[in-house]
Amino acid sequence: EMIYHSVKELIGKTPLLELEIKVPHGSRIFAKLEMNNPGGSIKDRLGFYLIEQAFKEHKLHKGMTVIEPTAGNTGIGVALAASYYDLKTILVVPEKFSQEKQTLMKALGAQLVHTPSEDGIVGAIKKVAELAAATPDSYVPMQFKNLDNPDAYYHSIAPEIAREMAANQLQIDGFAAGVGSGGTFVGMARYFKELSPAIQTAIVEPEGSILNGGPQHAHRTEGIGVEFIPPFLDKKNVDHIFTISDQAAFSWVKRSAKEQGLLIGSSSGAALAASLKLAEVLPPHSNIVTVFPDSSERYLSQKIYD
Ligand code: MET
Repeated sequence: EMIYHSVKELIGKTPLLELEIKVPHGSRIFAKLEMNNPGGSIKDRLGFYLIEQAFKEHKLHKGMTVIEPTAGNTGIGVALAASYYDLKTILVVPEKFSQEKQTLMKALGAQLVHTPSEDGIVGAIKKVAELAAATPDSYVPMQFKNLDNPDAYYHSIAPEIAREMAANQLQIDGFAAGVGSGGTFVGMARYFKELSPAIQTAIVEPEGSILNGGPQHAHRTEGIGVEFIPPFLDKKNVDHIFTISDQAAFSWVKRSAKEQGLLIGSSSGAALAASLKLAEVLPPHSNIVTVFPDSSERYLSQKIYD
């Protein structure tokens, strides 16, 4: 029985849950429950990794100000790491993202700067460049192009899943994960393809994101979806791209709560919908692993269950 001595030790080692739903062709879906991290999302892994790598590379030292654009969860992860390492944090967030995530970033000591919702994440990225130029002793991790972003997942969640599946004599046949910055998908897809090139990988994006060539527009599914192709999104590890409607994502959010007692956010709902689509195209009795990035509790103000 373990006693922990810091919040940092609580990151990772999240449960891998087999979903109790009917999956096409007798396949099985295993979801990594990332809401079990201390900041409530998968991005705690990223926040600490980005900050620790920057210290190692001497780009960062105590007392400096970290500035980052975010939809919220990366900001929470960065703010957690920043408070652990005595750094100041400025997070730039498009206004539309959930109040709960914004409240949590501030609670962790970050200063918040808003950009107009209609300028999207690109507007937040531009604002970060302005602030960095005007802030002495500042460092910008920049999740959207920093190779430490995919590396964070290559070194943590992907090997965790591989160990958990192997320990239960389960082969991984498919992998599906959402793309926002692209870090989670790219790092994990690289790990799984190295493990076995036969593992089929699937990007999950909401309608309104451009990876499948669709037109860009606003969507309610939060934390995933891209306005530009992330520079580290390597096509060679991408077998499928599933574009999920808000309607499908939110319908799985509601069904998961009612039928399985699972309180998941909309990017998890989209991951579930995409995992079912992946099961349709994989051989019968495949094992699919996916990621549930966060919980519904940080979206209650967005009327996630209405
Ligand atoms: N999920 C990442 C974040 O919270 C990237 C968002 S891009 C829509 O910052």
